[in-house]
Amino acid sequence: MDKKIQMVAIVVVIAVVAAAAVFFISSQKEDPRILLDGALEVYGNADNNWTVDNSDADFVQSIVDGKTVWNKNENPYADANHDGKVDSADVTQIKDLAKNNAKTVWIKDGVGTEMEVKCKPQRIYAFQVQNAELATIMGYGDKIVAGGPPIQYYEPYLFPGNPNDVQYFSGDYERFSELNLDLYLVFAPTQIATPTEKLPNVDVVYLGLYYPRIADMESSVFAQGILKAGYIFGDKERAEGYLNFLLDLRDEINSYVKDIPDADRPEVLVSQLSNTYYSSEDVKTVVAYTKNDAVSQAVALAGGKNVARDLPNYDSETSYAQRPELEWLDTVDIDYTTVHFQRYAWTGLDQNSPEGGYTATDSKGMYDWISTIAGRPLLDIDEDNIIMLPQENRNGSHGSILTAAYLFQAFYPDIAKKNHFDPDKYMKEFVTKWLGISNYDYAAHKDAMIAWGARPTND
Ligand SMILES: [Ca+2]
Ligand SMILES: [Ca+2]
Repeated sequence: MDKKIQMVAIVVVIAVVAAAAVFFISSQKEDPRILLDGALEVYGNADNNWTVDNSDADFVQSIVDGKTVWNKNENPYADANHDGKVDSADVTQIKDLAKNNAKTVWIKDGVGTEMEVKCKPQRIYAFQVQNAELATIMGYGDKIVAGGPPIQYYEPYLFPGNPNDVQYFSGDYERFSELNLDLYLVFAPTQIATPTEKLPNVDVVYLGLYYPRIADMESSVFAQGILKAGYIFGDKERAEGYLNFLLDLRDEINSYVKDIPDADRPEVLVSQLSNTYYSSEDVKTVVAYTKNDAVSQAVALAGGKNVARDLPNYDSETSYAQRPELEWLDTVDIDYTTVHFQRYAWTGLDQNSPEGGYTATDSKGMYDWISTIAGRPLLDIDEDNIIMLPQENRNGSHGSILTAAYLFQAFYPDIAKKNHFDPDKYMKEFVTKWLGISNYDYAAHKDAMIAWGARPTND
């Protein structure tokens, strides 16, 4: 064999080996997406990526074997059982976490507090719909023994076969102490302190779903919270799959709108029904949600511009809304408005708010409100462009990504149609696959999921 042919043969062999390696890697790992930019705050995630797996076990084993020196500051999560040292017990805990077999898991919660949480909780208190939804997504709807007041309206959908006589209340700590809870899921950071103090034997956990941060969700406490739930509920693959579903949908919407020039984007007032000029002519203010708000983020993802952007504190990280006087409406041009409403309030059923969302089948109430709002004398917003948003669109477990899917269709119906983009396809997947609601007649609910004057409906 002359040198040239020999060289070609070697190159071919290398190419075949390389191709085989690529195939092997891709077949080993179906989804190469990075779900988190920073380190997943689960002890056992020794290498600071977004998951706990055998790579972490190998890394910690090399520390145990003396081949690697543990730097506590650089790899804090290598101490999987959080006892201050790294030894073979940490390797065992990491392997258990990776196999969904761990008894407990050490995490940092949504505000960075280190805590040990019992895995596979059997008695759960869920405050607010997003926590009830998340427990259901993770297959634990039937382990909910009590919930904050609005959850009873979701019971027929989220956990119809729940064997517990589920109680609905909040704030009564004597009653809580009789529930023998394993896990108390908190909705917002301000609600952590009291139950933590009053229920010392219960894992009071704030996961972080309150802050989706759609634009950089991979850096958000929301994404951390979904993934942490995977370890607490002992099904990390399902949690990762759910976050992946949301991120894929976000990226698809973004791909359609990212090149739309700023001047061509609609001006949107992100508002609510309750206690505003929308709900009553006697209320001489509106609510204008600002950048920090989840629906505002959904509007941005869907290619809309927020008309509140020149209001004071628009960029505030701590507030999420302003309440300008009606005169302010004369200073802005509004193409669309979103109208968030909560029929299922923590104070009880708000009869003034219409039915809507995946629990509803009747959309008439929302369209009646659209006509009413369009008729307000001091408003100049096309009836077609008034968007009624049922509560799960702002406070639900999907972090308002599905809200953005509908908003994109409302803002850019032609682009959505051209790309065969159907938000109901994703909502159906959310309801039937992720929430896992069985025997759900999607067609019967479809028109009530959300409403705007120009929304294409079944008939
Ligand atoms: Ca890892
Ligand atoms: Ca340890």
